[in-house]
Amino acid sequence: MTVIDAAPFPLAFDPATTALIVIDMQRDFIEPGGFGESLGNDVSRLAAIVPTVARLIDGFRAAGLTVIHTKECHRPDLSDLPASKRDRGNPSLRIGDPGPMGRVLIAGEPGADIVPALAPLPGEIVIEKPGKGSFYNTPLGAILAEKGTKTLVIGGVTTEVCVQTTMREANDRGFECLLVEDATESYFEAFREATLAMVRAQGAIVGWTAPTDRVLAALGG
Ligand code: C5J
Repeated sequence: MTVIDAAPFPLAFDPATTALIVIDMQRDFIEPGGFGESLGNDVSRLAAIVPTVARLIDGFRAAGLTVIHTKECHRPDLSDLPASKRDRGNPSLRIGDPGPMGRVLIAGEPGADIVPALAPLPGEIVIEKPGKGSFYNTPLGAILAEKGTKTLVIGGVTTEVCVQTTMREANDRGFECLLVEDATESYFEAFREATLAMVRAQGAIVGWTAPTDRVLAALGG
């Protein structure tokens, strides 16, 4: 076993049964002109973590460990998009509408792609998910079961939405989860801080947190 110097206490893990999951580092959330900005968000907050997420991914690749990417997106015919998700609020662009990067959050459209700096390597697993959580209506659970994965190191955006939902789903399924503090971001600083605090509260009620440097140090990087 290897140990990460994490909060609220060290996390022991076996690298052979550990995977990195990078949540929704997509152009529509991170680049100017995408869906995130159309909702009135400052996307530069999310763009700022791209180099750190790249370092985290590189560390897992160098250690020969599994790297999984997710993308929040829907089928072109919108058959996996609940009306409640499409119709809520009054955004200038809705999911499925034509936008500056193709149809918003539709699989195969440029905006749904992962930002080029974090592009998956051939052979890496990419999960397309219609919900906020990465387990809902996806093959992720079956893939992790087949690999014998027990520990998930999690980064990506946004901290309090898709990242936190995925971490809670994974925790309920019996995975040990660590959220990488500087490899996740929110459009709202307070929400990121609150999420980090709440997942590790009450004796790691949802899991652990640690910065990238400590995760990479545990991997020998
Ligand atoms: C959102 C996400 N915020 N990836 N998606 O709608 O967190």
